[in-house]
Amino acid sequence: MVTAPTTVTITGAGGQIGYALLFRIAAGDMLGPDRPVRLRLLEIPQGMRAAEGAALELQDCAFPLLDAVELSDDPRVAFDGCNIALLVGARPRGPGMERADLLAANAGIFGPQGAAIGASAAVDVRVVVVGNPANTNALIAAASAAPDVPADRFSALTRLDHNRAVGQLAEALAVGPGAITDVTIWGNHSATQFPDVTHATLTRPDAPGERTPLLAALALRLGGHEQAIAWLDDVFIPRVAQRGAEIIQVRGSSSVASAANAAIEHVRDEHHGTPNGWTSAAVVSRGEYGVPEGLVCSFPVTSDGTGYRVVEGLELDDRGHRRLDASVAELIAERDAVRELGVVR
Ligand code: NAX
Repeated sequence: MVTAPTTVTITGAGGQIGYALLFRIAAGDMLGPDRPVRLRLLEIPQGMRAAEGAALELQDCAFPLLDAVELSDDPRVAFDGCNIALLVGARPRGPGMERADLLAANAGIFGPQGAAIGASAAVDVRVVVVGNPANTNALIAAASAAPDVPADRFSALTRLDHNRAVGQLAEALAVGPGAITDVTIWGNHSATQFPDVTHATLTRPDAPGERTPLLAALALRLGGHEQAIAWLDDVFIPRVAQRGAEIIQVRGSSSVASAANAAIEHVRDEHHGTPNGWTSAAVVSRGEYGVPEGLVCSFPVTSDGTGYRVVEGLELDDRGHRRLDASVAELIAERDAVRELGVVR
């Protein structure tokens, strides 16, 4: 049976993350080896030459799954009939730019893009926002696509933070990342995020079917429970939250391949399911864990292939609640700023 191609629209396709994404999507890493894709590249006129260059290189790869590559600088064309949208292109913070200016500049991008998705995307469209400030940009896009596209089709990327957290824990415990499950990133994709290991588990190589609490394994390795908590508070949480800055300092440029990889894993798991425990994604809150309804907040999530659902019923201690509340307060302030612009209700 011949499968109809899935139309995947990537905004900011001429940028760094766009360049890292296109080839992996065309190779089948995101949707699987039996799903042909049609790529739509949306850029602003200044980014169009770079996108055209990427399109030439895609042709030179002769990917068997790549049905077509189409370029546009018009959101209404780029999102027409699209099944999956990765919103990567955003306005970066310029020198002297206040947060309100940054939010306003991005509202001018994500508002019209959301409206175009509402007007012309396929009925099954799902959208992930990568461009920063990702959570609030997703809020703006979802509000602008309503009522044509349900809000639960929109999410924002915190999978990179999740993967960074797993990487740090794997190093500290001297295990492979695959041994660690059920880590959570709560809150905003920003320095206020809360990387949480309270419910995380570790699979021991000598007992593959058995899972032990990760916190207990950390305490064993670091010389006690107090030492483990101190390491989490003083080393782990700040390192994960500041990892983007560390990459810029060492590499001289922001995270690119790891960000593209995270976006691919986010979409892959949303569409194919999460069989090995939960992952993290920022989704529209329905009031879970006291997070005000409508905010796009990172939670522990699972998918059965039909979209991310928040894992409910986990206990957070006082420390955890304080950290989540601080990040949610930042999300509320961002939402209130865009409310003032009249972009969301
Ligand atoms: P680049 O500056 O390399 O690329 C951005 C591209 O977007 C440019 O080619 C630009 O022309 C294009 N663009 C700007 N406005 C557009 C519009 N209205 N429509 C279509 N295209 C538009 O940035 P890059 O390194 O690719 O990063 C992209 C975004 O990802 C940034 O906002 C960045 O902050 C964000 N990130 C988000 C991460 C996350 O985990 N959520 C991690 C990585 C990254 O920092």
